[in-house]
Amino acid sequence: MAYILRSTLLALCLLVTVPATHQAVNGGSDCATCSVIVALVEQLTEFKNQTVIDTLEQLCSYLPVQFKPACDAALQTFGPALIQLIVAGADPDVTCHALRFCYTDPGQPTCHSITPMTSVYQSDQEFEVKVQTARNSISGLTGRFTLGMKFCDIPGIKEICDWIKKTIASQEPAVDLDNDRFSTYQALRGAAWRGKDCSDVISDMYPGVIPTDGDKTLDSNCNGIFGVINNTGRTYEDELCANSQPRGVAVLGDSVSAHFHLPPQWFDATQISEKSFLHAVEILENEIDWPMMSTCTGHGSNLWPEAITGPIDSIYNRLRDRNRCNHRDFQNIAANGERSSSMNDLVKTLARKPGKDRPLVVFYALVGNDVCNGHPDTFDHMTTPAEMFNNTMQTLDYLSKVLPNNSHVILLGLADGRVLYDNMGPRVHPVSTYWGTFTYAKFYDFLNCLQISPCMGWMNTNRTMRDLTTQRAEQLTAVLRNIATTYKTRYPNFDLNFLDNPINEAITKWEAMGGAGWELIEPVDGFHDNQLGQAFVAGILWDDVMNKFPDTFGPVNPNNDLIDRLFGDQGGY
Ligand SMILES: *[C@@H]1O[C@H](CO)[C@@H](O)[C@H](O)[C@H]1NC(C)=O
Ligand SMILES: *[C@@H]1O[C@H](CO)[C@@H](O)[C@H](O)[C@H]1NC(C)=O
Ligand SMILES: *[C@@H]1O[C@H](CO)[C@@H](O)[C@H](O)[C@H]1NC(C)=O
Ligand SMILES: *[C@@H]1O[C@H](CO)[C@@H](O)[C@H](O)[C@H]1NC(C)=O
Ligand SMILES: *[C@@H]1O[C@H](CO)[C@@H](O)[C@H](O)[C@H]1NC(C)=O
Ligand SMILES: [Ca+2]
Ligand SMILES: [Ca+2]
Repeated sequence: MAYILRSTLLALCLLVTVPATHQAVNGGSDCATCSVIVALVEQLTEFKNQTVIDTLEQLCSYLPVQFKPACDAALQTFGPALIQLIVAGADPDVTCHALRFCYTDPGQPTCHSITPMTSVYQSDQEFEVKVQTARNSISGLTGRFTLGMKFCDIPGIKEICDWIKKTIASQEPAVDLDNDRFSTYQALRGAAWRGKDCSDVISDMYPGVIPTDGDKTLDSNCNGIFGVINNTGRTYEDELCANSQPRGVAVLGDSVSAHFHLPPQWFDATQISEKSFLHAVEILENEIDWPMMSTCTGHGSNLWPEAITGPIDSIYNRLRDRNRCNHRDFQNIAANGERSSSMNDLVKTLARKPGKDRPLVVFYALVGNDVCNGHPDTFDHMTTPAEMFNNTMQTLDYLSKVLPNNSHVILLGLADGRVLYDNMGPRVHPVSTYWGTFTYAKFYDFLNCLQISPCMGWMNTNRTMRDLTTQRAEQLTAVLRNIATTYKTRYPNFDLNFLDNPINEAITKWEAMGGAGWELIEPVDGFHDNQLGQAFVAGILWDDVMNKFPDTFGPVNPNNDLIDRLFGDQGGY
């Protein structure tokens, strides 16, 4: 199931990777990818007042060097047909049907995507005639391109698809010589996701470990604090940290916690440039997630401002400011598409050893995939309350085996995804900024027509569907609330609490401050909170925890200023 979300999102990323799911129809992610590419090419051609060929060559030249050969190969394969269609004035809808990336499966409606005008076709018949005429016009031009080809079959693109599939397959750090589950490499589930390892050859050195000799000579726990105080002979760890109740933070979550963000600069004809793709390889290696700028594990500064902007605030940053001994002790155990059932596998990638490591504050934050991908009218494929109970208890039982004593687990309720449609519905999606025609409502309809929506229940123009989805989400939230009450004292190594999901509270507060809800929502997928939202939610979540469960984050360390003076940035990230 996790693959459904990935395939959709990567489709939007112009790189269709994962095998089409059994659910996708009418061309699925190939149709979405084609539509986005053609819309971009046509708008860029108009916006820059240049030829289609110039636009295509320009787009290939923008891509990182690793992808340029693929782009050129793809152009050789279907460039001639594409150019012919676009020059003849076919819109993305007609073009992608003519190239048969989009089609209409038996018994399915015809899907319509991005067009330069708001309403174009009077009937399916009229549309079919246009498609047929367009297809006839390229009959001699298909060359190596055969109708019905998948994007990932195209020479050049195939290699990229294979690379991406391999890249997102592992949910543990790929570069980890000492196998302690921490890394010195940033991407590939490395230091962007969990505190940077300070020695990748010594497996007893990693963020969160309790120093055995007070870090006399080596900084075993990677917090930058080590050495002996000359006049007393005591170690700095003993003097500044040992009594400060240090702890780390981890989040068990989905794409919201991993902080999924597709740069709008990649899709918007008025913004796209070579600069937008500067770090595209690393962004893909991070599964298009930005854990280093996220609500729970944000840290450091924004290194890729060409692809994301906004403030950084996080539970980790605040926990570190509260006690500088906690430096680098964070883990982002979140993945796109994650839901309560799959979390029982993902949680096993958490690195924590009872008796050996410091306590951990764990957020269990699955905001909605348990109700997404389901059919609200039948509730098929939605997690049932009984399953939610079972899945969550399994995860908690696992945590009872791995968390050090004095840890804390906070279950967050599901969000109410109706805020998405309410805030985004009539707004224009970045893939049609120049034309101004393709609204989020149409975008949601299009994904649902292809049956590739990451959340058909909430990303839906049918209000009843959205309400029914929320109804189930509330039932699952009630399960979590009950678990936190019923099993509060069941686990000797952690206390267990529940909080409502902070995202809806954040939007309400933002609006009360005079803001608009859409300002907190991701523009490309229309489904996640954006950088501003992630930071704003961090403050709300922190305050909620401080108000309701004040022991969670531990005391303020009175030695913070001294640590700052002695150890500076403590090794950074
Ligand atoms: C677009 O370019 C053509 C040819 O270079 C030129 O004649 C035309 O005036 C340009 N149109 C606009 C709107 O700049
Ligand atoms: C502590 O002692 C060592 C060796 O005697 C010396 O090199 C170092 O500068 C001293 N550090 C401080 C902070 O006094
Ligand atoms: C954790 O606490 C329990 C109960 O106080 C104790 O029995 C157990 O030995 C502790 N575990 C570790 C690893 O310290
Ligand atoms: C909206 O969805 C509900 C529930 O599936 C369905 O009964 C109703 O016909 C739909 N309304 C429209 C306008 O499609
Ligand atoms: C959860 O479901 C599994 C298999 O479906 C079952 O074996 C197990 O007993 C259930 N656990 C609980 C706590 O209900
Ligand atoms: Ca190590
Ligand atoms: Ca240390």
